[in-house]
Amino acid sequence: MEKLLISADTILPVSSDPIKDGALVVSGGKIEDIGNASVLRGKYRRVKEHSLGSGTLLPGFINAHTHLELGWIKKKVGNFKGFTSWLQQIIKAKKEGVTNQEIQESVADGIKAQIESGVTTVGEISSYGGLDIPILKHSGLRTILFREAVDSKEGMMDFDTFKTSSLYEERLFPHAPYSCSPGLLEKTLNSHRKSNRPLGIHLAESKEEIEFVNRKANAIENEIFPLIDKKSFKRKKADTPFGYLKSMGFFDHGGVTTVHMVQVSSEEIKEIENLDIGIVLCPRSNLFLQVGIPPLREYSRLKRVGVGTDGLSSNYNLDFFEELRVLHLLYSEALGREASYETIYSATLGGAGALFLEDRIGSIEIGKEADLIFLNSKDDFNNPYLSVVSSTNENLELVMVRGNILYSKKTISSKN
Ligand code: MCF
Ligand code: FE
Repeated sequence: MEKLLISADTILPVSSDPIKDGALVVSGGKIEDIGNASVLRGKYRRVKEHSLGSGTLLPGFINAHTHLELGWIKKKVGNFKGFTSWLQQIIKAKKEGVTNQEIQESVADGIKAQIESGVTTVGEISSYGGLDIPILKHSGLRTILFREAVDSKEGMMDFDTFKTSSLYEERLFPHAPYSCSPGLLEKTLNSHRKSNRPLGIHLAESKEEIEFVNRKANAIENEIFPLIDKKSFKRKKADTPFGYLKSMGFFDHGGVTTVHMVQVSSEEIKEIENLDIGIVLCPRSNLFLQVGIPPLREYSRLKRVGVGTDGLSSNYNLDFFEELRVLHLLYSEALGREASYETIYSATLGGAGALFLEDRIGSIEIGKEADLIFLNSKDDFNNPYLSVVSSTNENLELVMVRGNILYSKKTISSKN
């Protein structure tokens, strides 16, 4: 297995301070060493060097929540008024049907957009029986494949078997409190306990979801349920979506990735701090669906906070740089200061934490897997994190997953 020494003007390990004139050694898909370039050149004399030059080498981005398979639905969305009206459009579109080919093309286009915007890991929500799986496996992207559970598909769900390989892992994803009865949530929870695999769920996204768990008259039951011939189901009354799941013991074992978390109170965030919960922010999706802005000031205290583009069902595109720019503006406004570190943290180590992968990816550290990107953006800003936030896909020169190059503007050879 060939070792490779990679040097760059600036390295952002994320878990530690930036390194000027840095280098790292990749061996067997992992990071074997990191430090000053001339020191490492002396230590690894026989190892081939790849010099990236002027720019920034950092951990690959983690798009912790997306629906690549829903790219085709973009054509069917528009002129909606709020969350429920959007959900009606999505449900109608899914009911009208789509060909397998359209889904597969959506996944392939989505993967291309990921790699071209520096994403090395995706948290993909899969609701079409795994049509996305072979395409993702073939792509070389690291994938957490969340199998979406909703009441209407309960009979078809497999709660017991989960495929995994070095770059691929399956988990369960009960869609949301309003689309999964307590019985289905219980089943996913039992599977989570038995298998020890993290779970994911869309949670605390809209005001309508709060009304749903309050058991007040609500638009979800009044306008969405009839569309899918769904009867109201018995459930406990709760003040908030987070409280609703908590009362079921959903967070007792840790390992739950919650997506959106817009409608969350300060008291709940204090509780979350002591529980092993991941949070994935989808800032553009939240604005697109008019559900509000998550409490970013409070979230900046937490470790397991990542970011996702969500799907083309609720976004203009899947460009991760564009997502980061919006997150940066919102974070800076919420914190009352420039927040590029928090933004890049969410895009890398925070995303790894949100998906419970921080032991393997998310930062450049010895022993972690070599998921790396290089941006040729000059240090226009004196803050290297801000230079990354201000980059676009035009600046991307290298995308590496576990030591394998998925994208390179120059010709580099490295295979492990
Ligand atoms: O994350 C967003 C907004 N919240 C909920 N659902 C979805 C989102 N993007 C796509 N969806 C899908 C979901 O996966 O919409 C469908 C599901 O297949 C709604 S039907 C329960
Ligand atoms: Fe989503």
